[in-house]
Amino acid sequence: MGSLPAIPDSMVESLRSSEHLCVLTGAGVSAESGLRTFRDALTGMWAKYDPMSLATPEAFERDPDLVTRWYDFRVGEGGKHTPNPGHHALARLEEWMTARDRGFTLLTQNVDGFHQDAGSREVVELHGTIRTWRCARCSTGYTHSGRPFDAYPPRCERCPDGVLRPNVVWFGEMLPEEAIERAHDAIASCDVFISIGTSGVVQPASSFGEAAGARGAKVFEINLEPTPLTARADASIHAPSGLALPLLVDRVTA
Ligand code: BV8
Ligand code: ZN
Repeated sequence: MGSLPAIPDSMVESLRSSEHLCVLTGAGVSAESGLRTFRDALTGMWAKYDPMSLATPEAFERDPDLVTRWYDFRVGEGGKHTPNPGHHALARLEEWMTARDRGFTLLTQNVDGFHQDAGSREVVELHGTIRTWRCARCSTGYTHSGRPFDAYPPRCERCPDGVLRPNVVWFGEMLPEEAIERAHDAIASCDVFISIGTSGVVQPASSFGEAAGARGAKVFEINLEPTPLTARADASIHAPSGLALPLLVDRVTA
């Protein structure tokens, strides 16, 4: 068992006294649930594809069969795994904050739904979800059954040539209006911002930490490796989030 990560006192104190906490999570938070992160998401039959080229409207237009198979596969992968102690620690921290009438917003770039499964309530899915789909033609909504589609691309029941797509935000697509508004509100009112398990390259999410810091909020980071945010963070923990988060939340809520 490796040594436990050191939790900076400054991080504990800032979270204990925070009046509004804004948390941003990325694929690294789900890595310890066994879900591969976005950048190394592709293994096996998908290894030869680049997620950046598949997660686009152009790829869906060009090859709906391939793109819907990939997302159907990812729904299946999600179904085989469960939230990890990092997800549960964030749900516990939200509970502790809201019980004291403090603000708590969880902005996630993840599309796996694990934060909700772990009990988080104020979750803003910046990049949507793979758990619900819609007809690309008539927008009829569908909840994915969790079982693989029996034919690809999956077809709409209500219009003849409609093809179903996941309710995720692809590269080149706008984030949902409501998600952007809730993110901006949280960035404008938080006194502490903590970025967890994200490589900090995808816009606009990766500019949120900088924006919060520019307003005077404390900025912290928990990530396996340094990111562009590390240099401007008030403190960072470079360790697995499934290990660091429970330790941090234990100290904050003690
Ligand atoms: C937008 C859903 C306005 C899909 C995702 C040219 C044309 C058009 C747009 C652009 C352009 N150039 C730039 C842009 C903007 C573009 C962008 O940011 N590109 C980047 C890559 C350069 N952004 C957009 O297109 C956004 N929309 O800007 O609209 C617009 C519109 C038109 C034209 C211009 C502008 C939409 C972005 C949303 C894309 N959709 N997901 C899907 O999931 O399939 S993003 C995708 O990447 C996932 O959501 C993922 O979460 C996200 C970010 O990745 P990370 O979460 O950070 O995951 P990653 O693997 O990268 O990193 C994991 C980290 O965890 C690592 O650092 C690792 O060290 C760490 N880690 C690993 N294990 C652990 C750990 N940490 C702790 N513990 C562990 N155990
Ligand atoms: Zn339809």
